[in-house]
Amino acid sequence: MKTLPLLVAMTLGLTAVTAQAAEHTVAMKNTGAEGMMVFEPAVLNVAVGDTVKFVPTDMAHNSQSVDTLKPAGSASWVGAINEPVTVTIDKEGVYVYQCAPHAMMGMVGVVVAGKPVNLEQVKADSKALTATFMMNQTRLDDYLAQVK
Ligand SMILES: [Cu+2]
Repeated sequence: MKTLPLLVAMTLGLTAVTAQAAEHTVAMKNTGAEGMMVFEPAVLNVAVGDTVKFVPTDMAHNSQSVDTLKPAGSASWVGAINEPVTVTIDKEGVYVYQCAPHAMMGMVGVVVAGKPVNLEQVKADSKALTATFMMNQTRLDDYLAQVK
């Protein structure tokens, strides 16, 4: 007799979570408003539990997490070249990701889930990645400066 209210409560809870989770789309482009080899939008704010779909708008791109620049214990992702990849953002904080073929061209992006609890750590640790950029050298710094 006591299990029914519990079941109803669980079902309602599940429905609430499902209703809140949003899917966001990021395009992978050769040329965008912010220059060559870009993700758009490059800085994306989401809620924990949302999904982000990376779409190969132009050829020869992928999206993969930079594992030194994301919340501790969060899931990594590696999308295949020319394939869309959908990622569920599972932990609060700042995630930096890159396109592997164009990482040296500064093709990076930022996802912020909830509050940017690890922002200072990511800023400090991003210098190693930024040092490898042959162009768009200030891009990641610029993106991280937009994170609030
Ligand atoms: Cu690319």
